Amino acid sequence: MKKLRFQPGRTLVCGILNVTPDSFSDGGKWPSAQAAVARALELEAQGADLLDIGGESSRPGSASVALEEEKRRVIPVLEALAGRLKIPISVDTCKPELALLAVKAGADIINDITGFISPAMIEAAAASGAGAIVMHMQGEPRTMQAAPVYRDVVAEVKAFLAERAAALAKAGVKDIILDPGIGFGKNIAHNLELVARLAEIRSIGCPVMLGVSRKKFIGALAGGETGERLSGTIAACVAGAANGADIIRVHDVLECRKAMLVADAIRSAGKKWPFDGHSP
Ligand code: 8Y4
Repeated sequence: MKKLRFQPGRTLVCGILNVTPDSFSDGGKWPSAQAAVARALELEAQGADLLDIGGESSRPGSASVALEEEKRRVIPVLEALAGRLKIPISVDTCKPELALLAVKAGADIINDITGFISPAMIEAAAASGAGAIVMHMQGEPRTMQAAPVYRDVVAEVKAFLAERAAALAKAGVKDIILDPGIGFGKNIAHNLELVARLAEIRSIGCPVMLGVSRKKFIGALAGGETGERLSGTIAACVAGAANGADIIRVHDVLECRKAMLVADAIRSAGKKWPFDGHSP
C-alpha cells in the first residue's frame, strides 16, 4: 500500500484522472484504459503526488452510474497501472463493492464524496487497509445546488467531518483526509467562506484536501467556461494552501505544482527565524 508523503510546508498536488465519458471537464478525452494510463503517467511526470481516478461523474445535476459500468471504467485502468506509478492512487467512489475491487486492483485510498455515511463504506476502508478521503456534501448531486442553506457553513462542515473522522478511526482506518466539498451543496458565498476559514477544518487534526479546480464559483467570479478557469483555480489553490490545505485536487497538475512551489516557498520564508528580522 503506497502512502502519501507529507512534508511540512509542502502542499501536495492530487491530479484528477477522469474515466467517465461525460465528465464536465476533460470529458471523453481519455476513453480507453490505455489512454487513461498514458494520462496517469503524464500527470505523475508533471509533479502529481497523488492521482484520483473516478468513473462516476459527480458534477452537480448528474445521475448515478451502475456498479457494472463503474467497474468497467475504473478496474482495467487500475490493473494496467499496477507497478507503473511511484505515487498512490485514490478511487473516487461511494460504492463499497467497487471500493474493495479497486483496492485489490491497486488503489491506495478511497475518496467518498458522500463522506463514508454508509457503514459498508467504512467497513470497506477498514477491511482493505486503504486510506480514506472524507468529503462533505449537503444533499445529493442531482439536486444539491438547488438552494443550499446553512446557519454557519464552516461550523456545520467541521462538525460533520469531525464526526466521520471519529467513526473511521474507531473502525481502524489509519490514513484519514478531510475535504470540505467545495461546490457540493454550497453557493458561492459558502464556497468562499470555506476556503477563507479552512484553518478551522484543519484544526480537527487530519490532513485537509481542497478541490476547487475549474469549479463553477470560479467561473461566476472571473468568467470563463470550465477550460478557461486556470487563473482563478490557481488563486483559490494558493489561498487554500495559505489557510492550511495539505493537498489540492486539480486538473492542471503542471501549472498548479509550479504555483505551489512559489506559494510554499513564500510561506516558509515568512516562518524562518529570526522573526520579522529581529533578534529574540
Ligand atoms: C462544480 C463543478 C462542482 C465541478 C463540482 C464539480 C471533489 C471530489 C469531485 C472534491 C473530493 C468536480 C470526486 C469533480 N470534486 N472529491 N470529486 N473533493 N475529495 N465536480 O472537491 O470537480 S467531482
